[in-house]
Amino acid sequence: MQKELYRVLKRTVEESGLTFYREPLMGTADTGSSCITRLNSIVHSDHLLPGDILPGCRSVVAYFLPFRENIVRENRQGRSASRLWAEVYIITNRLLQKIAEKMKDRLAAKGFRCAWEKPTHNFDENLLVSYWSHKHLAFACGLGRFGKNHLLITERGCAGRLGSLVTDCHLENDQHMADTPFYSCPEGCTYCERHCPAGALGKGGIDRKACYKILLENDRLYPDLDLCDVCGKCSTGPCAVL
Ligand code: B12
Ligand code: SF4
Ligand code: SF4
Repeated sequence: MQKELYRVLKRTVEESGLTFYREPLMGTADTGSSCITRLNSIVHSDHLLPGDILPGCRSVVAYFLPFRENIVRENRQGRSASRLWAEVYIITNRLLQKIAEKMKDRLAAKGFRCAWEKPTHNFDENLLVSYWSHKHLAFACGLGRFGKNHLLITERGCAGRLGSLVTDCHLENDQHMADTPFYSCPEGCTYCERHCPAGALGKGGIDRKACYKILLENDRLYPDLDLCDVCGKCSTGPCAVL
């Protein structure tokens, strides 16, 4: 079933006709694995467990759409997010929804159920914390490790977007990287800290409010686009495209 779901992922991206992405990544995890059962203690006390969105579910599927280098290169310039970065954010959020729908159809054809959370805008606007962390679920599915920029750095880099879903189909555990706690940034690299227009990184955490302020500034820059709370300067460094 893993292979079938991966084919659905690849085909949905191909059929979209969009040329923003490199080859997508997908990983799976058993909902019984410790990285998942302890979600609400490791990540956040309000974090949902997979069974909260799909009672009886057995597995998590996470996927990553890595951006092409040109999207990253354009966003490297200046203090503001590039228009292309903003557009790709909106389009990719829609595509991730589509991927989940297609996977749902494939699973349903085999008699399985599934449920998912949208790619973003499912967070508390004051705390800037969500009850569903695609990053953590992708980590549990072995898709990557965390960088100093607080993003999940996959084998194809961190510039891209993540989605995840849960299903009652049993899928084998892919969490080969889950035991390695942190991505090791190259010795001495401080690119993300230095390029953050908000100064939000580097003090042992992330200043979410300072970051969000920049994201909303960028949204105001492109009034003709749908909500595009973006920046992403911290995902234009050496770990952006691998
Ligand atoms: C709220 C939110 C924000 C907030 C807060 C960001 C933050 N870093 O906390 C704001 C609005 C500021 C923001 C900004 C951005 N965001 Co945002 N955001 C989210 C959202 C909606 C929820 C994240 C969340 O609150 N999760 C719950 C908290 C408690 O967990 P967490 O932060 O995800 O991760 C925790 C664990 O994984 C753990 N952890 C960290 N390291 C390790 C290591 C080990 C070993 C373990 C066990 C755990 C662990 O620590 C974290 C905190 O507890 C997600 C989408 C989603 N629903 O998942 C996107 C998401 C995280 N954002 C994303 C992106 C790309 C961005 C921006 C670049 C904006 C842009 N698109 O241009 C910036 C980057 C800021 C940054 N450097 O982190 C991507 C990340 C992709 C990636 N490669 O990681 C996501 C996943 C959206 C998506 N669908 O792809 N974001
Ligand atoms: S820019 Fe450098 S320090 Fe920051 S996350 Fe990437 S590799 Fe690590
Ligand atoms: S998205 Fe921009 S403001 Fe937020 S942490 Fe990254 S570089 Fe800083």
